[in-house]
Amino acid sequence: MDKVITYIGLGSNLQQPAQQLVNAIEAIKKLPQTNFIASSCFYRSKALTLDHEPTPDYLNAVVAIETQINPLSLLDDLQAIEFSQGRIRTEKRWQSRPLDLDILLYGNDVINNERLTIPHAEISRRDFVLVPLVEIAPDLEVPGLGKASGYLASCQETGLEKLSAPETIS
Ligand code: A4P
Ligand code: MG
Repeated sequence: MDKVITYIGLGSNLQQPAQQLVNAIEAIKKLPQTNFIASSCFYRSKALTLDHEPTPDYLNAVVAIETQINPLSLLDDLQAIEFSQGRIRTEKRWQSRPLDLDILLYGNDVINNERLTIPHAEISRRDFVLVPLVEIAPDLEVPGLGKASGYLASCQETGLEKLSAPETIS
């Protein structure tokens, strides 16, 4: 099987978010049958929430890899990384979390099953996904949607702030 270029969205708003993202990137680099291509900068964003509870800000980033791991196995691997970094999965969606890893794109595949929706359902609607994605892949085409950069002007804004080198972020 050829390697497939895959984009992964990272998010954290608990337990030292910058360190969570650094550790997650190290773990992704160690995945088998996978080459690491690029990481975006880290971005701070206001939490999108389903209720109006006060919620810590998020740090978000996007990485690109090329991998021979199939989509469902990759989801298992990413959930294992989330779990190893303290994620507790509850029934409630959009809970604060030490680490969330979403498969944004898997090559040009379109996948809709019980466990996976790819392209990620919110890809064109969130600045904390689109901005880092376009940073590392300016000409990226999203299956069914067209150019990712075409959605930058219309996506939901979360006061996104680009941060400097990870080691200087607390
Ligand atoms: N799942 C389906 N498709 C995918 C995919 N492409 N990648 C399923 C990863 N998982 C996918 O996810 C629930 C289920 O989604 C998984 O079991 C998997 O089978 P989860 O991580 O347990 O729960 P969740 O993350 O709370 O739900 P969801 O719907 O994935 O939420 P999102 O889209 O991850 O949003 N605000 C800011 N500023 N920054 C953020 O990063 N993130 C969220 C969560 C809310 N607000 C945010 C941020
Ligand atoms: Mg998620």
